[in-house]
Amino acid sequence: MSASAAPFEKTPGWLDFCPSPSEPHFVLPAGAVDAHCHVFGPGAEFPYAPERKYTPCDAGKAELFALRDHLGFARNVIVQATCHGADNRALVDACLASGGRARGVATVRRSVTEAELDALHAAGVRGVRFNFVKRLVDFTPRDELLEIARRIAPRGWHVVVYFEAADLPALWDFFTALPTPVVVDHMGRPDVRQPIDGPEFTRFLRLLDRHPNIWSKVSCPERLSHSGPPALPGRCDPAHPPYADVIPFARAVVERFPDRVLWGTDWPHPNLKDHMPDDGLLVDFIPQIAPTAELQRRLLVDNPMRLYWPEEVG
Ligand code: 0GY
Repeated sequence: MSASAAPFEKTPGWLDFCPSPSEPHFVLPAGAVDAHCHVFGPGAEFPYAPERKYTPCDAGKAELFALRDHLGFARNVIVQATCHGADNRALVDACLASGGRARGVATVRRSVTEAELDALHAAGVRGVRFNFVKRLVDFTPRDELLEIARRIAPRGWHVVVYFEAADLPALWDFFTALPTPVVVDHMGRPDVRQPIDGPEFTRFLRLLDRHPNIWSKVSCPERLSHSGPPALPGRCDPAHPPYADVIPFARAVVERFPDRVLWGTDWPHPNLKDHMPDDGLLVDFIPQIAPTAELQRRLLVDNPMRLYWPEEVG
């Protein structure tokens, strides 16, 4: 590698984020929050973690804020991605640079000090993420995670969990013992080829039914879909919406738990190798899963504001 080359080479096959997303037709409600997105590096300034399982393309705060403005969002919730491990510097830098328009979900280890948690809070962090997706992380003992959850609970923070649907039975007791609000990423990654009333998705709905502290993000249709994007890139035909197979699942969650759902772009879409979504079309997907103005306002404004900017909620 020459002295001027980028310090990290991205994982082969990795797709870059969409360089010129379309302008959405769906007009977001005022104050809408993109409640699941990431920043990656840039690696020269914020190196990727040695323990990472993939190396992304650089996707920094300037590009994220430009996308926010292009799509019509008012705010972001930036979620620590595994490629940065428990080094939250890129996330903190983006939150601080946002002028209060971004809050964060960090990754911390048991060794984190109270002073470090104070600094994260001052930067805008309001939660920690526990990742159980085996292709993304090594195993962390449950007692370590529970100890972290107990320490962050008095700060009013919450826990974000990411896992695959097949692993929910093994994780159920751990999730339901957490002493904070718990936010599940991407509906616990259902296999949308299975019937919506099949055992896996029924189990997921039961988790939320029985535990009113558990929320769900209804994000990532592009990750969950097997029917895929629209036939013509950049075109959304309302009669044949993209990611159609995900709609009934996400809509069921939105309609059943309207006060405990969040939505995010997942920009810059880590680990996609077949298809990179047009973020404008992802916004156009929202009315398919939240069909009324009331549901849209709760999903995009009221719920994320309650969780991330509670001091602004009357
Ligand atoms: C997502 C999904 C993924 C990756 C991560 O932290 C991460 O690396 O969350 C994935 O590969 O499914 O939500 O960004």
